[in-house]
Amino acid sequence: FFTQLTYGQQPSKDERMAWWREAKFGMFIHWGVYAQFAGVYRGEEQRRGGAEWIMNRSKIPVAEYQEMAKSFNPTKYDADAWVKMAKDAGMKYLVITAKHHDGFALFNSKASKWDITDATPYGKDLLKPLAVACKKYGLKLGFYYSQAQDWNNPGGAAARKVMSEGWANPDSVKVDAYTLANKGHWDPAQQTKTFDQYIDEVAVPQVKELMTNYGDIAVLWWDTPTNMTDDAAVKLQNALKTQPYIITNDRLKRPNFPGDTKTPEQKIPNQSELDGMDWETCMTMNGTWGFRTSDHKWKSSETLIRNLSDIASKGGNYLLNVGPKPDGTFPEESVKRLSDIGKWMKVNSESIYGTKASPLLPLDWGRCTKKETKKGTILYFSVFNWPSNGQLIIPGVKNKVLSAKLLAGNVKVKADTKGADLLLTLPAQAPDAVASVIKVEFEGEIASQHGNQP
Ligand code: H79
Repeated sequence: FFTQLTYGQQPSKDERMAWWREAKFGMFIHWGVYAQFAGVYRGEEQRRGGAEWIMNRSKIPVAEYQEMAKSFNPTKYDADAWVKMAKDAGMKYLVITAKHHDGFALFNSKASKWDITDATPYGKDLLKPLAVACKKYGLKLGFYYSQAQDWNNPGGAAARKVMSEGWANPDSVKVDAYTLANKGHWDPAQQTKTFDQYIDEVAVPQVKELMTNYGDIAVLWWDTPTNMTDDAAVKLQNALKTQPYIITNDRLKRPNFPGDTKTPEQKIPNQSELDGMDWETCMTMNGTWGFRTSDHKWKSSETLIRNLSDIASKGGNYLLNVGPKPDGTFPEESVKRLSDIGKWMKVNSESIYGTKASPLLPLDWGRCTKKETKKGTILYFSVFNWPSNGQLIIPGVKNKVLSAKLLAGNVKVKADTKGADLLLTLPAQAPDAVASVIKVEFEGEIASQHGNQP
């Protein structure tokens, strides 16, 4: 239906954001040649940073890094299985690294030979089957694109210098210095020399490829806002115009390109940090975005489920990462967590999808989300710490209760007014030790307890 839009009929931000605000939960996927290294270069563990940073952190010469692509052959890649896992976990969209900072394109690109079709034995576009599977399962598809860093191109590598060596003034960065350090590793006919050339000859054409060859694209997830001119940012933004419904994040270029969504990384904001902007917390399940063998810092399923509930209670989205292995499969730890989240969502997703932030002050026993209905207001109480005496106090809510029940088993819950508060009388045992959700329907609006804040 995009093609039916005639010139001048751009959808409004609210129209574009409608599905995203309902969705609440998506999958981030970080995949590329770095998965082959899995955090180790010449027998040495990478220091600092996610495994997708290994080229930079371990100072791997471009030629050597490119050599690794010759054994990148993910024969077990099954896009259908990936998307089904995301869907079964309750995720509504998926954002994959079409190109990360190492410059490697997971898709068939005419703008660079440093792509899946030219540089690997696998030789097939990885994003095409993903687009097909997303369509089949009804998930929205988004692309992550590293626009300002491309360590494979001298033109795009300038930003790498800025990032890794803390050079104060980007204008003083001479690509030559980097080129010299890697002498002989670039094919001058293949690669760009300046940042502007890189933008014109690689980044803009690649973004256009992504916007035209894979059907409807829901999100362009820029990363990171480094070393860009406003002119370059405008060129990149214009490359999106064939997808009028696309949503972009705030990482194209600061401060003049705020995009649609804020992107706290690896953290969940406090109530006081929220300013009414749409936001999405992106987070790893362990300590790295790209696959790393030695990373065992896995968050528990309990933590991830409670994070989702916490984020929804503050009005945000959760973009939870998987770093697939070089063979194309998800780490078993990720599969297990997705399945655990899916089981919880099967019972409790109503407390997540389409909800708004809690109108209440923080609750020490759990979280709250809100839905407005014709009859009044629904609050979902996600109880992390079940009261041992069965008495749950909701402070400061005096509205008349129309109904109250546990989502698990539809068990009715007694609700009484107690002074200025609401008292829920619960069964002795929590139906779910991670988070049990009570749905309470109220008459009228629930007054915000946040003062003048939204
Ligand atoms: O794709 C993931 C990261 O690779 C990317 N964003 C998420 C979604 C990202 N790129 N840059 N940053 C995050 C911030 C970079 C911080 C740095 Fe460092 C501090 C770069 C150099 C010092 C972290 C620590 C990365 C390498 C060492």
